[in-house]
Amino acid sequence: MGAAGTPSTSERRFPDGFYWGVATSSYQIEGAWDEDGKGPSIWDTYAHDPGNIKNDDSGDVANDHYHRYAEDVAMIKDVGANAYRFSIAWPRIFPDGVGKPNSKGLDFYERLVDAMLAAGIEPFATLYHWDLPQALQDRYDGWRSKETSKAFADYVGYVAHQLGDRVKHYFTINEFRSFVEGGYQVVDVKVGGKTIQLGGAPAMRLTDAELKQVRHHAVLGHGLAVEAIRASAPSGTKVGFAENIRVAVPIIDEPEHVKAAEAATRERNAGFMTVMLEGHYTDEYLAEAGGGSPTFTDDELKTIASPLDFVGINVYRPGWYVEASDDRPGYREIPINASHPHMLSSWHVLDAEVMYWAARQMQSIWDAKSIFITENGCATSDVVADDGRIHDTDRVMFMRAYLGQLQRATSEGVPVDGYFHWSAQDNFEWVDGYGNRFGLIYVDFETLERTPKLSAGWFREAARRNAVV
Ligand code: GBH
Repeated sequence: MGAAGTPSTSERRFPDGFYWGVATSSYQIEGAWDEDGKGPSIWDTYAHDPGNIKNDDSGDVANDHYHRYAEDVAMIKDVGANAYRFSIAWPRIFPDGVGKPNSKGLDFYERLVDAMLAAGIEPFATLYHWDLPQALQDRYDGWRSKETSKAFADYVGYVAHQLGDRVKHYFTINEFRSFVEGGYQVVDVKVGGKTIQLGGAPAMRLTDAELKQVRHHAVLGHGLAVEAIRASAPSGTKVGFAENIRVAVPIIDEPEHVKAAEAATRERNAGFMTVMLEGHYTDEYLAEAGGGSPTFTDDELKTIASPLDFVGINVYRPGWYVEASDDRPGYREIPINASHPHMLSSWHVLDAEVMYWAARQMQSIWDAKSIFITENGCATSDVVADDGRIHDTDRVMFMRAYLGQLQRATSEGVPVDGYFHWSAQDNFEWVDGYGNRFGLIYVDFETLERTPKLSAGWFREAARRNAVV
């Protein structure tokens, strides 16, 4: 508002109809890991193996969202969100990965979706946020086999058929890159004389060539799932993916560097984003020294690139800085300086401009017509102050800066239709357990009491005004 209480001309508004959302995932908040007929997932197995997760935390209880979902939906409404991105746990629906569905598992998501709709919150369902049924790991080595891609499509078709009258937006798979690279090629790093294992479930150690085949099965699973949704959900149902694209940020905003950054982003996402949006692997990707080529057919490539209704990207940090180069391939990567500021997590290099370039490149490289920011957020060192409040000023700074860059993109005509903040509430963070707090809502993991943080108030006001505030 301007000084006189009228909207100021400099108000940084988003387009009408913009979705203001918050996001979570099943394993990270639900708990109830073996209730109502749910089968174990690879994350249950991984977390139950001592030493894998900090403090040997697990998602067994997590936020107990499975039982407290009604309170949680009310709080999502209260932070002003009009959309909620949640994920469905495959082993709740198919405890054995395939075969006979477990109706009690589906019932939970029906109750959850009904609560959202009653509160005026649009449900956006993610169908895979890494909690693969353990049975498919045991039977097929998970995504090493095409059988898992096919089983995924069967599960997705069933869910879309059952929920299709109420859930109109689906994301197939969350962060291909994270679960493939992190799960199938764990690496050991030495920290102060101790060896720690970096990665997550199912903690396999594949060669580069084997990894390429896993990537292929993951994007194939996505494509088959898109086809399954088209076949079994009502027409008008919309589907896309939610990928953590790695974004090359031009070091100077001038055409030659902007073009160089686009080339770098396209090449460095060849195994995921590029093949899903273009329907072929780049020559460079196939020729990579020592990496081998995935085995694939032309039909599979067609499936992988099934037309989508929107693209979803998780945006946290710049991938690289890039400048134009006269040498092949036409760009040069600039390493991120050791003193570059970061958020609480050391991986979380801070540069809000990545939000602008990520959205803009989806349009300039791939001509995307509808873009969702499926995740953006940060961990901060939140504590409850004496006055009972949580003063997460750094999260407010982070959101204002990143949303400011997103608004810059929409004001230039980049078609971004919504933003989901990661996360609705503090939750179980993969590998780090309950130490890393990403929520707009604080969770006391002793009592499971929820308290909105300062940032929740910022989000509510931004959503109400549909603008950066
Ligand atoms: C997302 O991952 C996940 O979708 C979500 O479940 C998670 O809770 C959230 O973000 C916060 O972590 O290779 O240097 O980047 C974000 C991307 C990718 C961040 C793997 C941590 C490991 C270190 N993650 N990354 S680095």
